[in-house]
Amino acid sequence: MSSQLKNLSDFSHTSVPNGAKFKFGIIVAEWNAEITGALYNGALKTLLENGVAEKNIYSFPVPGTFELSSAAAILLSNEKSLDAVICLGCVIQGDTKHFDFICDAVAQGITNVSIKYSKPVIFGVLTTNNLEQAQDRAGGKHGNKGDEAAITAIKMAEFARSF
Ligand code: DLZ
Repeated sequence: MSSQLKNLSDFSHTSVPNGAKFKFGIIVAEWNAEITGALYNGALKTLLENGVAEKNIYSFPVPGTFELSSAAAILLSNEKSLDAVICLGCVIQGDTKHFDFICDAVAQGITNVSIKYSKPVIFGVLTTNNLEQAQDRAGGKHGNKGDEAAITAIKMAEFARSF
């Protein structure tokens, strides 16, 4: 698997636009809070490191990953000045089909919200077989998916502003 060969947060900083002119929303699921908290810290740190002002970052918790897409829609319908929304969650495979339903719903939901509002809505959701895989991607040996989500948000915000 490619993720075993590289640190997922190994992106080139030289190609990241300056984030000073952008406003971002971050929505964080409370389920698996140890993991989503690490994703959030990574995303926040990366936005700040890339020039985004603290006053231009609006953070909100939601109960679980399933709620991320509806929260993104509520946020975008109320805060027209946001350039992008970062959704952070972690779904860990269990004994029931919950995993499949939540993963399918959030992936489709985030896509739909992004298209409806014509704004980048970033999929910072870990979908793992176990806790260890999640830890590896939330500041562990495969980097921090929250960092990647923040970089993606800045790049997509720049893309959207270029028109
Ligand atoms: C119910 C549930 C389960 C079983 N597993 C997770 C999970 O691994 N990660 C997560 O973020 N949320 C989980 N949830 C909660 C759902 O996302 C959602 O909050 C509830 O089904 C209520 O809509």
